[in-house]
Amino acid sequence: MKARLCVVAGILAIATGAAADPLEVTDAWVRQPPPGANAAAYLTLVNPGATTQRLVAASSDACERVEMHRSVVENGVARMRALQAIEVPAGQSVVLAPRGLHLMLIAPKPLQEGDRVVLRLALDGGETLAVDAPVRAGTPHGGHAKGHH
Ligand SMILES: [Cu+2]
Repeated sequence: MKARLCVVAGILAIATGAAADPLEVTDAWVRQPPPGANAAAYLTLVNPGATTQRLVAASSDACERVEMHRSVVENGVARMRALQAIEVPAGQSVVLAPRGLHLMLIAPKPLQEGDRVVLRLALDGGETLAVDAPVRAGTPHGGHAKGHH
C-alpha cells in the first residue's frame, strides 16, 4: 500500500510540473448515504511540495456543512472523532478511506449513485481546492455502516 502511494505521488509530481496546486487530490468519491443519514467522502491527498500542507476546512453545496472525521474503535465500539485539521507532510500522501479518515457531509441533499458532488477544501495557506467527487453505492459492511461485525 505504501509503495503504491509513493508511485502515485511520483507520477503526479511529474505530470503537474512546477505550477502544481499545493495539494493534489485523487480518487475522490462520496458514499451514497442511507436516507436521512450523513454521507462520507473519501479521497487521497498528495503533497508533492517541500512544505507540510494542512487541510483546515471543507464545504460543499451538497450538504449543510462538512466536518473532518476519523473513525476509531474504542472498547469495541466504532466512533468518529472530529478533527481540526488533516496534515499532509511534504512529499507524502494521506488516504481518506472507509474505517479511517473521511469528510463527513452533514445533512446532505438526497444523493443518488452517479451524482457529482463538488467539495471545496481549504488549506491553512489560504488556498481552496475544488474537487469533483462521484457518488457511489457503498459496500454494506464498510466504514460507517452499522454492520454485524
Ligand atoms: Cu464521520
